[in-house]
Amino acid sequence: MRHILHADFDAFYASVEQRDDPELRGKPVVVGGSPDSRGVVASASYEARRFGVRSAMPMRTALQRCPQAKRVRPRFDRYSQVSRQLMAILRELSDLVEPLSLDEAYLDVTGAVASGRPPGEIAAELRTRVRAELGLTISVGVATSKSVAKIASDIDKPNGLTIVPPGAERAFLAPLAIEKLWGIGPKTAARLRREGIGTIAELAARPREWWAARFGKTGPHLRHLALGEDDSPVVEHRERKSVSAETTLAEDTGDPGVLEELADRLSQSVARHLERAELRGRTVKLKLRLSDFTTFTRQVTMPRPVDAPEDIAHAARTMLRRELQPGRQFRLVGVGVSGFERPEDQPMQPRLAGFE
Ligand code: TTP
Ligand code: CA
Repeated sequence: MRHILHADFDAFYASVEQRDDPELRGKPVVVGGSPDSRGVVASASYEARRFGVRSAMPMRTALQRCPQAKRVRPRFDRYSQVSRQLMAILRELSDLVEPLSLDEAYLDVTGAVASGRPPGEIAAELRTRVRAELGLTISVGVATSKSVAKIASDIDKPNGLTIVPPGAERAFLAPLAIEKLWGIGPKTAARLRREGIGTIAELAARPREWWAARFGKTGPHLRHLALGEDDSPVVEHRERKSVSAETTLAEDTGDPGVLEELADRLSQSVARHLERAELRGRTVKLKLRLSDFTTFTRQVTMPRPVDAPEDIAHAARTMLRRELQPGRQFRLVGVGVSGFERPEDQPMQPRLAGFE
C-alpha cells in the first residue's frame, strides 16, 4: 500500500503578493493582466473570491464584481523561486516528489510510514515548515493514492489538512460532486446530472458496461477512480545538474585530429540533449582519461549560458589542446555542460496568455 500526500499552495500568486507587500494583506487582491488590454485573472485572494472573483475570469469582470480589489501584475520569476523552495522542503521529507505545476506536488511517503511515522504527522510537519519558512499556507491531502490525495487537498481549502485513512477511500468520495473526479469536466458533469447522477457514489454504482459505453477507452480507468482505486505511482522529477556524453576509444590515441573530432561529436550530442530539455549552462567541462587510467577534468565558465554545438565544441577543443603532449595517450573523452540558468524541475511555464 502506498501513502501519498498532495500539497497545493492556497491562492498561490495572490498569496505571494500579499506576503511580499504588507499593504495587500487581508485585502481583495487579483493577480493578472490589465482590464484595458483584455487581461484575465490568474489568481484571486480569498478576500476577492468572496465577491465572486475567480481564476481565468476577465479582469474587467473581476473589477466590476469587486471594484476595491487591488490588481497586481504577475511576477513569474518570483513564483518560480517560491515554487523551488516548496519543492526543496518536499524533497527533504521524501525523495519521491512529483511536481504537477508551480504550486502543486505529490509526495510518496510510503518509506517513512513503513519506518513508523504516521502520514498525518508528516503532513503536519510539512504545513508547519512551509508556513514558518515561506510565510505561506498550503492545503494538504493524505491518502493511499494520488487521485484521492488530490481531491482531499482541495476539500478544506485554504490552509486545510484532510486525511483519508486506508480503506475509507470509497466512503470519502461517495458524497462528493462528480466534477471532483479527474476526467469529468463541466460538460460531462451536466450530461450526467440530466441522467440523475450527481455524486461520486451514484457514479460508482454504475455497472461496468455502462462505463465502457459512456466513456469508451477511458471508461475502466474512470470507474476505478470513482471507486477510490488508483495505483498510479508518484513519478520523481529530479533536478538535472548536468548533461554530458563520453566515449571510450577503441584504441588509445594522442592524435590531435582524432581527439578534436571526437570532442566535436560529443559536443553536438550534448547540445542536442540540452535543446530537447530546454536547458542552457554556463560551465563546459572536458573529461579525459589517459592510457594508465588517470582521469581528470577541466572546465571553463562561459560569459553567457550556452547550448549551441559550436560554442560547446569551441570550449572543449580549447581545453583539449592544452592537454595534448607528445607521447600522451588518451582512452576516454567526455564533454558536459552544467550551471543551468533554469532548473529543469519547473514542471510548466506559467500560463502567459492575457496576463501581461
Ligand atoms: P490554482 O491552484 O488553480 O489556484 P490558486 O493557487 O490561485 O488557488 P487555490 O489553489 O487556493 O484554489 O493555480 C495555481 C496558480 O496557477 C495560480 O495562483 C495562478 C496560476 N493560474 C493561472 O495562471 N491561470 C489559471 O487559469 C489558473 C487556474 C491558475
Ligand atoms: Ca493552488
